Order: sequence, then structure tokens, then C-alpha cells
Amino acid sequence: MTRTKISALLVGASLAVLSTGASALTIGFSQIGSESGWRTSETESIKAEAKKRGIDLKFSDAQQKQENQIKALRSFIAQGVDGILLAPVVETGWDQVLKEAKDAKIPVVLVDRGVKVADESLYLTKVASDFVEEGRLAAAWLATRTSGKCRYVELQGTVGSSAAIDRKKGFEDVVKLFPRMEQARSQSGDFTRSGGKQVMESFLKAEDGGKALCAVYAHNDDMALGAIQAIKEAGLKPGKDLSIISIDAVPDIFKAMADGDTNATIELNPHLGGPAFDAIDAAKAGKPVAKWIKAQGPLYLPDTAADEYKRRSAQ
Ligand code: GZL
Repeated sequence: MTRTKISALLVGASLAVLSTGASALTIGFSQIGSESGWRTSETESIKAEAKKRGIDLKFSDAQQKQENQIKALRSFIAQGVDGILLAPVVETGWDQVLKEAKDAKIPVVLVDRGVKVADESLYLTKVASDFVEEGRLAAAWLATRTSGKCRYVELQGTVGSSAAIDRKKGFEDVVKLFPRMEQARSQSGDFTRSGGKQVMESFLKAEDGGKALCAVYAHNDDMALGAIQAIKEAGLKPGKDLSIISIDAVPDIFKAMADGDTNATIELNPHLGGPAFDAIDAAKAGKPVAKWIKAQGPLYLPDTAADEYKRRSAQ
């Protein structure tokens, strides 16, 4: 290639960066997998945001395995990326690889879940909602709907994930204030529809076909959608014989709500790329970054479900 062509290319590249004002950064993104509708939306949103900013995003899908995430982080470090986004599948086991990133001076931003580490300086910030608050809100809604008397079952998210641990904690913080609220059974459906259906089937079998059950608390909408199928196949009416509340506010839960099959969902924002990339930019500019960038969502009820479904499925 002639010298003129190379210099033209270099001018072109720098003009592209200047014109969009985007940072020509290379960012590694270790994503958990595609276990739920919400996870897929998060992936699509972060990829779109990276494209809009002219960021070269190296994407890795861990298929729900922590060892794959650790491998991906080590690969990003070896490539010398400018920053890393990590959606940690579970809370623990990250100290060593985060220390390697810190030693390589690569900022790590946690998205949508948290980690338990000995030294909080091992990551730049966490962009996530407050799962304990979500659990408290869900329990307050159920206690109000049932006048504080309900024998419920719980579909937990992925074992060891901060989302499952804290959504469980928050719910139980409030339930213990109501002596006639009783947890009949609680088990992980791993945040998937199939997991939610299988576990709900086992709950119904163990609970005399579900006749004595009052409600289902699902840590995400996908497990609630699976449970709805199981409840129908057992001859009961979901949303009526058993009240149901879940979290994420994916489009399909609004369809189910409009059909009368579920009763409430709490919104979880999937658009975490903007705040995550801004945090990396701020760190590189030597600006302070909060340790937790929180995004909290509202609770939705059947009265707006049809409109919400139309609006969200058109997006
Ligand atoms: C919560 C996120 C959870 C979602 C699920 O921030 O980690 O993981 O609620 C997803 O849909 O599987």
C-alpha cells in the first residue's frame, strides 16, 4: 500500500472518531448467556450502544459457565483491551482474575449483577438495580393483595447469583412482618422458562395439585411464564387461583398479564451499556466514578398491560 493511501486511511480513521466524538475504544464484554428474554435484550442493547459510540466490542457468551467467563476475561487482558464489561453469573470466585485485570490497568465494570470480593477496588463500578428493593416491593405487593395471608411458592434464579440471593432476601425481609404469610416451597429454576415450568410442576405435585397454594413469586418473568404453563396443565387458573408476581418486565409478561394469567411485574432496565461505557470514559479521564450506578424500575399491573405489550413489542 502506498504512503499516500496509508496516510489517507489514518486521516479517515481520525476524522471518523472526531466526527462522532466517540471513543475509539476496544472493550471486552463477558456476557452470561441467553437464558432469558431480558438477557437477550441486554445483549442487544449493549451491542447497539457500542456501535453507536464507535466502540470495538469483543463479545463472549459464557453459556452460563463461570469458567468460560474467567477464560474470556483472561483473553481480553491478553488482547490489551481498554476496558471490560462483566455480567457475573455468580457472586464469588472472581478475585484472582479481577486482580489480573487491575494489574494490567484495565477497568472492569460489572453489569446487572454483583460480585463478592475481598477488595472492592478490583472493579470500577457496578451498573445494576437493587435486587433487595425489588424483592421487598414484590412482597409488599403480595401482602397487600392477600391481606397478609398467603401460602406461596418461590421460583429462585440461578443459584449463587447476586440477583437470586438478594431478591430472596428482600422478599423475606417483608414477609417476616406478616405472621400469616408462609413460604411453602422454594427452589431454583435457573432464570429459564423450562426451569420455571419443571419446578412449578414439582411444587404442584407436592402440594396436592396446588389447591392450598395462594401465590407464586418468581425471580424473573421467564420462570413465571413457565410456571403459568404448568399451572394451566394442572387444571388451575394462573393469575386467579394463584396470584403471580415476577421481575424483568419483558414484553411476553405483559401479554400474559393482559390475558389475565399473571398479576404484576417489576421493571428491570436492560439498557446498561450507556452508563457502563460512560464510567470507563470517566475513569480514563481521571474523573471519580460511583461504586454502584443504580437503575430502579417501577411495578406494572394489568390495567396498563395491553398498552405496555403493544409499545414494547413494537420496539
Ligand atoms: C438481573 C439479571 C437477571 C434477570 C434474569 O439483573 O441478572 O438475570 O432478572 C436474567 O432475567 O437471567
